[in-house]
Amino acid sequence: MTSTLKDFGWSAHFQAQLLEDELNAAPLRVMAVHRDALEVAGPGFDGRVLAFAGEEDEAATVGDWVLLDDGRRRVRRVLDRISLFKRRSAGTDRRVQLIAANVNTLLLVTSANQDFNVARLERYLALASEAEVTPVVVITKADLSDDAEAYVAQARRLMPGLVVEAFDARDAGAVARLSPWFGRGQTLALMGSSGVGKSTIVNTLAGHELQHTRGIREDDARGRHTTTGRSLHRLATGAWIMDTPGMRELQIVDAAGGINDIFADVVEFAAACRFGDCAHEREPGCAVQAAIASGALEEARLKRYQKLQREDRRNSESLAEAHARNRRFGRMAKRIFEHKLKNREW
Ligand SMILES: Nc1nc2c(ncn2[C@@H]2O[C@H](COP(=O)(O)OP(=O)(O)OP(=O)(O)O)[C@@H](O)[C@H]2O)c(=O)[nH]1
Ligand SMILES: [Mg+2]
Ligand SMILES: [Zn+2]
Repeated sequence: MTSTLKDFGWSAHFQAQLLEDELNAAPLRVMAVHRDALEVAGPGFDGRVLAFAGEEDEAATVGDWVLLDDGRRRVRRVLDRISLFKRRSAGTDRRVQLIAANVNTLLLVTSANQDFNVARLERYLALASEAEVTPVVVITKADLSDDAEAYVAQARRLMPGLVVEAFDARDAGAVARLSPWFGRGQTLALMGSSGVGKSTIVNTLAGHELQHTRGIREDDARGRHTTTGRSLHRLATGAWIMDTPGMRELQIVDAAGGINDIFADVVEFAAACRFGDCAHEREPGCAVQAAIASGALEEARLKRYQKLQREDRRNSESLAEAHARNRRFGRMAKRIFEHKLKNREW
């Protein structure tokens, strides 16, 4: 099967970014990121190259499109993305970590057991909304549960029109219900806790073991991650699927708009509060408290909204300062780049 750039997910959005002298540059897509190298692939090419040598926040992540330097050994430029998932890392340096780029559909995986958590689902849905990526909730281990349908109903209430599927992730016939999302050149990402069956879904879709999964005798409760890195895989349908390691903590960042999208009901009630800066506590004329009193809004949902908002503000404020600094750097780099381009210094 010969493949084209389009088969790898290329589109007019990327084509439009190529400069005149880059039209023959043979762009490549990032399949996996290692400490000192990137696995990349494109029509007729599959191999390892060195990462971009510049600023960290201009580095490529899985799913990115990159252009190589003349020797075709190192990334020269990462193309502007159609979507990006990122989080604030849990470590002490609290850097922003890029998770996945150029994803069309997010498969948000949870299980029909104690892993199912409304607050976590809302968190992922807010990220998807912020990235303008279509979310689909997948509930695995339906074969081990008596009330998978109750979980489905709970998930459906989280967002109007949200698609929710529940099945045994090892059952190819059931997993095929996701096929509308697996068109040629489409990119999907699997996210969810460790052990929910993300890699199992990849293997079921592929029809063989592409990704190692946790063995049945390996202890579920130990919280060990079976998948340790993110990687992109091509399916027979021509779609691309990204497996990711379970994330213990998903600190939300730069997602104020996405949070408001997912809590549109709360936002709407709040718009009717008497005071513009109402904290929805004991203020007179608080429409949010009135909605709680009338049973139109769950108090727990308001609390989850406020918690995400606080977290997002905390993580984004310090980031705004870093951004201002990087923008200054960026402008300088751009001037140098344009100067070099004009004078063809490479
Ligand atoms: N019975 C049943 N077992 C499942 C299902 N989905 C996954 N499993 C099992 O659950 C275990 C964990 O599955 P994995 O696919 O490794 O989970 P993962 O989400 O990739 O986990 P990490 O890589 O650690 O993030 C494996 O033993 C799977 O066989 C399901 O729908 N039903
Ligand atoms: Mg896995
Ligand atoms: Zn109020």
